[in-house]
Amino acid sequence: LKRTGYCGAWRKSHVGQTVTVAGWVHRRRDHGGLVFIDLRDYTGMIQIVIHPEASAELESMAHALRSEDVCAVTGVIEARPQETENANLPTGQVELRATSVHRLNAAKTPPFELDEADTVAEPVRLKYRYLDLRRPSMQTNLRLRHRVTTAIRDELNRQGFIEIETPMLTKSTPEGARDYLVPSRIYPGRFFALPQSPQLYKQILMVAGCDRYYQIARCFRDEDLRADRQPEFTQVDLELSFTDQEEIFSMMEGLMSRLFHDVVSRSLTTPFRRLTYQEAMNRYGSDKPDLRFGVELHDVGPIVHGSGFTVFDRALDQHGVVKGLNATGFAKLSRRELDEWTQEAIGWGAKGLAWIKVTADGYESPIAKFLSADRLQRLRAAFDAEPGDLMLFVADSEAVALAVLGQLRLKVGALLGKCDQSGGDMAFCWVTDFPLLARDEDGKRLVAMHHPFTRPVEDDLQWLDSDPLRVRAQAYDLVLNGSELGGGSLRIYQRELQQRMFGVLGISPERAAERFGFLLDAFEYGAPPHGGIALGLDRLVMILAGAESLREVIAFPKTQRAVCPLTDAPGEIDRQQLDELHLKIDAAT
Ligand code: AMO
Ligand code: AMP
Repeated sequence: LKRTGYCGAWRKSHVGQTVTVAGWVHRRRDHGGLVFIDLRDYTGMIQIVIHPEASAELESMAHALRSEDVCAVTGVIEARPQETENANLPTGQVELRATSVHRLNAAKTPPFELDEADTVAEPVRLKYRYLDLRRPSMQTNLRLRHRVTTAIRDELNRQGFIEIETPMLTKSTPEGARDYLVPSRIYPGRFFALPQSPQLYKQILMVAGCDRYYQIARCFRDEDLRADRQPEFTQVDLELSFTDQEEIFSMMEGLMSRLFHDVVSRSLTTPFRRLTYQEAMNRYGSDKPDLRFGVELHDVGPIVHGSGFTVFDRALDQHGVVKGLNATGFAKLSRRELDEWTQEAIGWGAKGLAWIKVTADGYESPIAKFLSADRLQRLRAAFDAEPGDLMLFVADSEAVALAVLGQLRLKVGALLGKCDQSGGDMAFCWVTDFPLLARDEDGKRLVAMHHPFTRPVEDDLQWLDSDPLRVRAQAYDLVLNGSELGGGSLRIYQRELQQRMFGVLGISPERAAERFGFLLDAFEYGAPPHGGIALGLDRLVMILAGAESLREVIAFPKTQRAVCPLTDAPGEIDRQQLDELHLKIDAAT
């Protein structure tokens, strides 16, 4: 019983051919005399017509088949009567008149209708992932992902990169998350860490003379999960020797262009826009600005200073800022809606949200009374506001004002219909000149903004000890539609500078030697200047697929709570394994 073609392949030109197809029963419809089966495989669906009276075998099958049974069907391709053609189906002009039907395997009643999986609770979809993945939309996503990795490999191979695998059982690579650890059986009390990225190995490969490396690499980060994060995810990881930022940018622009051309037949405009970190923050309130729409932030401190509106004056007197944006067309918001927006802004950290509606005959606002006609006119000019627009203001420290307005900007963009993932625009940009360092959450220690191996801007090295937050890094992010698609940097390649950097981060020489001694040693044996980048493959495919969650483009993802409902991992292990690993569980903590 040999399959002669896939379910989705049949057209009018095949009429008269005898064929064998195989797949899953998508639907069965009993029309009294005739039974129709939609048989499905990953290529699509073909309508099978069974005439039960033709044979005893056909009769029993016609009644026995159930959804998701696996069948092989032999028959003749026939043209459908005109009034029963289905224009929505590529095979809709034909049907297969069955001469024999074999049920290869029966299926239990599925826990959800495949057509309705979008409304099924996600843990159920993940538990029965093999059913979920049978759905055409998931098959499309998996195959899209395959085309993406294929195009990436092709293009990087063409550009002289070689693919090298680096270990999964390794030592901690600091990328800002917690490690997943693997206990060593042979060395009691010692642990491997799963890599947060291949960062240190790829640098070692540059010291090893590999010149251009890539890897489609699995990374593990035990961090708080969000829709665009998974504990286990995939990077397209690259590293180049004797390189500079320009080369890395144009190489990546070439890669993206090729990818979008090959996979979704779109041409990208290159070079991509570039913004410094400062510019991105000041104009968009984000280091990953969504450039599919304008709605820029404006600093209006100089215009409102001394107006007598205490909220603004106090912020400015306390070294804060007054910044705002034009929510174009939103003067239509009701008081209640404005109260809701204010509450939302407060949720993002603001103390309040001041607003001025621009109307046909002036302004409508609880704060307009504090502002002279001249100040109002200058605000309007700064915001380029027209009647019907809504000017929004946040007075606070610069960091809070930018963060809140950045969020508001995204809200306005979304309401303007500019942020639809399945929409057409692909707004790439590079964000450059990141600060080298930032304060950690409790404000006590300095942490690397990218990672500790990032090279500072040469001219800024003078401040590394005296004013470290002023030092810029030779680091960059690739941003697409407001999502951080990738990040990279030029690296430190001299032992002395790397040690200085560890010092600034509060890592003692002993600790640095213990954790990163191999890297410091390698730098002493002829390390070339090098740099690279890593792209989040899952995020890239998610955007290409127009999907809302990474879980739609990963075959076996984890849930928001970092478990796998299919296998029920993480699972308990038995006593003997614990003993072998020299582990005791203290379940009380
Ligand atoms: P970084 O930590 O910025 O850089 O990671 C690079 C890209 O990986 C993606 N990414 C994730 N995707 C899904 N789930 C996650 N939990 C997750 N975390 C990160 C993002 C991100 O931009 N070694 C450096 C790269 C380098 O310097 O070359 C690194 O890992 O898209
Ligand atoms: P109040 O004087 O507190 O009644 O506030 C007057 C208006 O200013 C209200 O609409 C508040 O939401 C808004 N507001 C209060 N604090 C701030 C702030 N820090 N930035 C912007 N608007 C604010």
